[in-house]
Amino acid sequence: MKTERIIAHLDMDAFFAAIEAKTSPHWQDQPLIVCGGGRGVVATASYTARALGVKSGQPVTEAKRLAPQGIFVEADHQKYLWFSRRIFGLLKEFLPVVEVVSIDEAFIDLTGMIQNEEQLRALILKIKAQIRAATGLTCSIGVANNKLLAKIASDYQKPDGLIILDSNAIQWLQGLEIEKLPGLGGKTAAFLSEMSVSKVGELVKLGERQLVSWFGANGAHLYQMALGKDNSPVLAEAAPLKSFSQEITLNDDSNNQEELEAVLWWLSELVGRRLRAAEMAGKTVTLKLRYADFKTITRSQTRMNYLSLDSEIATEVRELLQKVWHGEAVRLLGIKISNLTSLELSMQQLTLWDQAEEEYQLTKTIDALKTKYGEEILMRGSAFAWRKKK
Ligand code: DCP
Ligand code: CA
Repeated sequence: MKTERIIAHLDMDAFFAAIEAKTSPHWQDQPLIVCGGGRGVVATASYTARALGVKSGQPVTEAKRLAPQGIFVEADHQKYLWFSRRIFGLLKEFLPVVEVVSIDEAFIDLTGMIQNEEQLRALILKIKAQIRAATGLTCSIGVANNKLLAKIASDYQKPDGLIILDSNAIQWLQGLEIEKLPGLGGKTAAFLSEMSVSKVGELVKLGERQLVSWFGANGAHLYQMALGKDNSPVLAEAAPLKSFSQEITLNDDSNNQEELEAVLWWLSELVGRRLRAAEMAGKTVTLKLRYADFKTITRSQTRMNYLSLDSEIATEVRELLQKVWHGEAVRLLGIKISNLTSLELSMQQLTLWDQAEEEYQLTKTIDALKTKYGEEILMRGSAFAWRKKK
């Protein structure tokens, strides 16, 4: 077991509908149908609604006929994205190789992390429990020695499923309906059904040559799938950025408040600009001070809303300075902004956004000028005076 690859596929159950059910608890066991933004089709439906025949991609009019008592809600993609980031962010905190492949599914490479099946089961249950504790949502997980089999397995026992495939995996696969193979197009499925092919095992019996003669290169791929073969790796993304920080050691130690504030403003501009270039915003601001005697202190504060403007960051660090600094001579100042989210998501939560928007646009214009002409092309009065002195 140690030498084989161990790959899990995780897929959230009735994702959009389950989130909507959470936000309104009395909808929990109702037929809940999420309609896809103006297109007049069903994005997804709760399992209760599916029992009535409602499914993804169906016209809403048809869903209303099948489930007249159903609760119909419009899709709120920002909300689903927030849940998605929360779920996969959580997994990445304790699992090294996570490849997110859609808003609600990911592959996890567990190779080398597990000694036996008992440990594997415990880890998978931990993943499910953590997601449930953080979001109240359930998922289904399939585990196998490749991505293809793991994906088929996660879909096999929904909702809240857990399937771990072992050496019988291939036999199991060949007894399944061909529709279980991921990515099998409607036309291919219809053609095969016309040829009275219904089980995966029958594809193997037909042989590669026959499948290629029918479907060309897709036929060869289909044959490999029917054999349960897949060597593709789990591609972990680079670790997400957790913070932006900048510090500076002064040429001469200083206990001049005005000068320290000017330096902090300058640092806020540097960090703010990098934050905006990454299209991010952060909630927690940290001030770091190193005194002349090398004693170093840090102090953080976290705001309710996300910050991305230099002026907002500077206000926070100035407040922190007032709290911790009592006139000591300072040799180094640093600031950090953490607890990040995408700018797009932060805007959803920003009650002050209307007032801030104008300043944000102005700040972006300044960022563009700095990128073109250099850091010192535009500077706030106090920061300018300090830089000139340097
Ligand atoms: N989706 C959509 N339109 C579709 C299919 C899906 O908008 N035709 C959205 C809604 C789903 C989400 O993508 O909630 C994830 O798709 P899935 O196919 O994984 O379906 P669900 O998560 O809803 O259900 P399941 O429990 O079967 O995975
Ligand atoms: Ca899903």
